[in-house]
Amino acid sequence: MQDVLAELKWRDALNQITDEEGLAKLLSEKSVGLYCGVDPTGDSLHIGHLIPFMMLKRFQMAGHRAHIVIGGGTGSIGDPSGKNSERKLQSMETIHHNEQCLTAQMKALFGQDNITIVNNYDWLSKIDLLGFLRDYGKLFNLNTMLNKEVVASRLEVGISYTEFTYQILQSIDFHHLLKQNDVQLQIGGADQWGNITAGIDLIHRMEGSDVQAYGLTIPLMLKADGTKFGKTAGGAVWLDAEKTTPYEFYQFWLNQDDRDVIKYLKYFTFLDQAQIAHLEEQVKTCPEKREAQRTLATEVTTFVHGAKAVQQAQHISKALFSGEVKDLTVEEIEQGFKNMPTVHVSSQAANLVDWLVANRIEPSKRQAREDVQNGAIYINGQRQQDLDFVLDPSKSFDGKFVIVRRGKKKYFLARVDQ
Ligand code: 545
Repeated sequence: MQDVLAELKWRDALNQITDEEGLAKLLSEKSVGLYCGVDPTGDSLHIGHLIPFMMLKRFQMAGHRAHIVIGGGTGSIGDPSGKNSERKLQSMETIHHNEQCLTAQMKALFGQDNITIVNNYDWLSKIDLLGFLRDYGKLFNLNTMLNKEVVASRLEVGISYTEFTYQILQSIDFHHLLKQNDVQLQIGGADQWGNITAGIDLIHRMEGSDVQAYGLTIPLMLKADGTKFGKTAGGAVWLDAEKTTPYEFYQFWLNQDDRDVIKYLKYFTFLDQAQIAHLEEQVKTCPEKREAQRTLATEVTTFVHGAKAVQQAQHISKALFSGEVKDLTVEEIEQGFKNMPTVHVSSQAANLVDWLVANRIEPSKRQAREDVQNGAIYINGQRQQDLDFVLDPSKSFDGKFVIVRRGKKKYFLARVDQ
């Protein structure tokens, strides 16, 4: 079996491990059960959340038995990790809706083999209060709980008893999965270290200190320029195609800095050492070709949205870059222009010059005439130099859009009023 720990090390994806030697030995001996959890606090992962799941996937691909816990139970409480104030409880309907969205996303990423998806609501909701205090509460030391970074950092601002108890719930999960599915390893982001080690302590108290259970965390992703990873001007980069279109997703990866691109290739792709070494060389010798960025964008977008989405994204990028927009499909236009200024074409015919001014594409009639005559105005990719050109719905794509460009790069999407 392939050595996953060595691979994660090479990818710089190891933050802390509870017992590296012991875990390396276990992984070399058999197909190990392992898990990573996610709370349904939202209806989609973003690329920051994706990191530990990419690592889970590497274990799965190496023949280990991956498990995902959807935190229907824990999500109804809320993990205080990484938050500096108390969370607002979410309604059970919202939690349930989010569980379904996240489960569908995970199914698409992990396929069918060597993967088990479970919901901790199924067992956590069955524990009664007295059972909780007698069976689990007794095994948790208050001092240890208070000393967890997550809790300690909240003592001054305040933390409710509910959030304080979160670590016990995540610990019960690890124990439950050990007993039910022979899961011996939990992985997560660096913020999960306290919860993971609490689970290992519980397992040792309940099952004996010789029982093998391990924890591994992955470092927080940092960017070379010090800004937050995974954020754009438009907010987070989501996996859900409705929130971040595959074209925007592709563009996000394409636009990465030379200083970050190799790190991202290691984290977010399944390319091997030799392939990444080749791209590293390309960044050094011919950065202007941006081969590493193009490979990154292609690989991650294929993994998340599929090969067809990549073709569309490339088609849109090429069309917008060259100005040859006439072959775009309506769907591609919707994606490519999602964040560009939108204007309107009414069902009544309008003179081009008047229309440009009315829609504030041009500041004045004089400027509009000048730009049209100089060939700076393009309608659906075609230069339009006729001052008497008439704009009406017959000039649109599918009765829906007219693409207007001023100068080299400034695009506007004109929607036909229905
Ligand atoms: C619950 C029960 C378990 C084990 C783990 C959990 C979840 C865990 C947690 N994880 C984070 C999370 O974020 C919300 C996502 C919204 C869609 O809170 N207690 O659920 C993040 N996690 C991925 C990484 C993380 C972590 O899903 O571990 O570190 C982010 O990179 O914050 O038995």
